[in-house]
Amino acid sequence: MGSQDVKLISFWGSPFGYRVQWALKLKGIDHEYIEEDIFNKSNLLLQLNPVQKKVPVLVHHQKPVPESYIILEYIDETWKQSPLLPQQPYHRALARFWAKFAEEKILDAAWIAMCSSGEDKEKGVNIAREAAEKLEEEIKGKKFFGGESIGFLDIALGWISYWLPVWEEVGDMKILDPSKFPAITAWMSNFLNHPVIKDCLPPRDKMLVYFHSRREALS
Ligand code: GSH
Repeated sequence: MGSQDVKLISFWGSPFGYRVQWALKLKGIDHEYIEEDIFNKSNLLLQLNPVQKKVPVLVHHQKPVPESYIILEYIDETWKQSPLLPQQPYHRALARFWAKFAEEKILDAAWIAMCSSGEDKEKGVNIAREAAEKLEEEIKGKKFFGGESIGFLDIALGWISYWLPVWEEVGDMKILDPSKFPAITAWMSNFLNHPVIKDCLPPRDKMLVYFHSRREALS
């Protein structure tokens, strides 16, 4: 157990879980990682997150906190070093707005597109692409959404740099054509090359196998 009594219950393939791992690592917070089998949930998970029964769950001094965005805010408020959210309330509001927008429009639509075919797939791809066009404008001319360093919104969107290309491959679709999304493409590589992030990603080949099986189970 880490000296700060922090545990993270997560699943190796979860983009939501990685948000929390990245935040903890960026802030240098010692923690114990506990792998959960989301297809055969442990009593520990059911006790810690009886409402949602999902990972990730952060446990700080025996107190569980669910939901990745909520956990990120909890971490940022509890450990003040290397702040993730911007300092100004207005900029904080904007970061939260874009995080929510991307979750509802890009992540959900890309997942549906990966798991479906025909018209449903096309619809999902179009929703995700249109939403990504808005993000493309936001990131133009910046290294990270947070400016010179990785912040809350970069962590929230981080899955786009690593999970989305796998989902595109598994779903045989293209949402982010680099020639149409040069700024997001540059951001993806800035994000993946960050020393903390590049050492904290699941193996791509294992992801391909896993998401292929999810697609088969859900389509
Ligand atoms: N909105 C949640 C978050 O951001 O934390 C999503 C969490 C989520 O969907 N976790 C998945 C899970 O626990 C793993 S990737 N699934 C189990 C289930 O849905 O029963």
